[in-house]
Amino acid sequence: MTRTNILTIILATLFIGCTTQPKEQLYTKELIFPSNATLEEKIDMAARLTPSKEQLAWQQMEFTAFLHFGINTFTDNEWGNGTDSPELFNPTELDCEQWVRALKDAGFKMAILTAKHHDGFCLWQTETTEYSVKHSPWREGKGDVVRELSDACKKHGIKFGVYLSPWDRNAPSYGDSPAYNRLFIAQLSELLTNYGSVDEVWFDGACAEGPNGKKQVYDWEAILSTIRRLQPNAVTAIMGDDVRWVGNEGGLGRTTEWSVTPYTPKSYSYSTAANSALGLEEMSKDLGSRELIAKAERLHWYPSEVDVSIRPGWFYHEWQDRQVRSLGNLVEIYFSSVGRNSVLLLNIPPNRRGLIHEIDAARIKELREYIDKTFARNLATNAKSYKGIKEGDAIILDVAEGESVNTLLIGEDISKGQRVEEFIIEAYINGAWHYIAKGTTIGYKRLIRFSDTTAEKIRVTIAHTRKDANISTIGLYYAELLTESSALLRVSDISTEDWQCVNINAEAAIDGNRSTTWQSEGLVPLIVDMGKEEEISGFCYAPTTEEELCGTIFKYNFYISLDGEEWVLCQTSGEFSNIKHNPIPYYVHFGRSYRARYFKLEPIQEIDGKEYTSIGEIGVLK
Ligand code: FUL
Repeated sequence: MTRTNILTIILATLFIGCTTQPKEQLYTKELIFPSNATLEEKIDMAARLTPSKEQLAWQQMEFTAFLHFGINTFTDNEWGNGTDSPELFNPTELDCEQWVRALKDAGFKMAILTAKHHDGFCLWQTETTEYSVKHSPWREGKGDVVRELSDACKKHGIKFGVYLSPWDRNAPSYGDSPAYNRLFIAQLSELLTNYGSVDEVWFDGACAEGPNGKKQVYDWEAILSTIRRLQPNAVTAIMGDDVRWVGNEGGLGRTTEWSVTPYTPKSYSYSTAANSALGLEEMSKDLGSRELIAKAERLHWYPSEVDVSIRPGWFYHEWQDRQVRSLGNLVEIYFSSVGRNSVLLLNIPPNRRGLIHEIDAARIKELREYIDKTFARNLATNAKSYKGIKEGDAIILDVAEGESVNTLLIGEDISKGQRVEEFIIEAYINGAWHYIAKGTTIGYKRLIRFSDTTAEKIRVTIAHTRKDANISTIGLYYAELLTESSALLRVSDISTEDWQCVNINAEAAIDGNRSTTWQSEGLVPLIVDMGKEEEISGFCYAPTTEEELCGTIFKYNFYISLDGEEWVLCQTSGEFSNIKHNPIPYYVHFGRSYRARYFKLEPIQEIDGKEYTSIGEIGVLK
């Protein structure tokens, strides 16, 4: 190359450099507003907050799996109290490759295992406690589920994550804060050192759900820095600071879902003060509006994860084999999680054999087939990516000839921030534009369904945006409507028609209709006369289906009687574990049957300690 040529190239490069727009300054993961920032300046900064590279890689997975497996699998419980014998843990055919093959076939990009749930039972060969697989008959005490699963994930090329419950109902040091923090960090260190790469570390909401008399003060700073040191590429979820709990366990993301939020991760020392100053909690409806940002001092990139189980419970229970969510219901969940700027974390609990049950395996495969079929072909023939869209600008999509569409897929390039506040969808039919739907936030991915249309063109107008929007993906699809959207939950094996409430009028609790609720002030027992003697082996308590859960029973006693005078207390765990976050019907099995004409449900403690009782429906099991 001659010197003149080189000079030309340099000059040309300089010239191009001068004409391009100045690069936007971007912030990563967190930003603090200058004290005198105006709302306009704050919004401009908010639009330039971006995810860390780990958060971005996490978001791009879209579809991840939870595996709840442990001592509860063998005791039929949702929460163990830490006293169940390790001898009970004995899967007969455990095969983690079967789990991973089923997950991979269904398109899951990561599997997160409950290495330790609230009961404290460890699924790996730990040095930190005797309460582990080491003392189980499984593989003569030499087995290690964490090892088998992490190896299987690596072999089949999906990511691997661990759930380590901060709450531990077995550890004697629990509540003696420094001692338990040491134990917890030692457990975490084993998991993050001995099993190759770990991509997500999941800490549920600590001990928020169950009072055990001791208040553990966690050293979150030390816990999170242990993760950063040992697995710098891992994201930390829920009590961590990379991934936010969506606020329910029902599979429902927000229609307005900001990954940019003033909500402070609970593990930060200033979180209580910062969140209460703004009136924010994980369940808040609004976590990112302009009104909130106006009052905020700082912002976080803290995207939402939707965790939900394919069955009513998180752990496997044989009697839930007929209650696996239907395809229609899972499709709804897909649209309201992945389709609402969230990552889906779907729980598929392995059974006592140590396998993913065939019903669940078949169902997730059907879900994948539905998703692949629906999104196989973009029916917008001119779709591309669009940079720097100004407020009010529109993208006009040509619809493939003769095709009917009912779904818009749209996504922002979040590596430049989340910006869009409102968009409008219109269809061009018979020479005029007609409004069909509207959305608020977009974020990484947004799916909007509308009625089937055979329009020639679809127009998407970015009606409000915080800064010029960058649309990285857009498309039109036809999503087949599935009518059967929820698995029917049977509350009683015996007809409630002739039942009568003896002590109070609580008709709504026994009317065979889950959506009517009986509620009363005080912790009020309910006595029911079934009209004749029955053989019963359990009961079902369905909490209210209303959003307001006041009166939902957490701890209880259940009695039966032949004459309504003499009562026998039935053997149960006495708590509807996790009902506050997962308000589904709870099926309690006594492990034997009783002859009874009367039964009594006596509430001992309400979910928030309030003096109220409510029942959506109560039934008995044969
Ligand atoms: C909750 C736990 O209490 C449940 O048992 C389950 O593990 C769910 C994913 O998180 O906090």
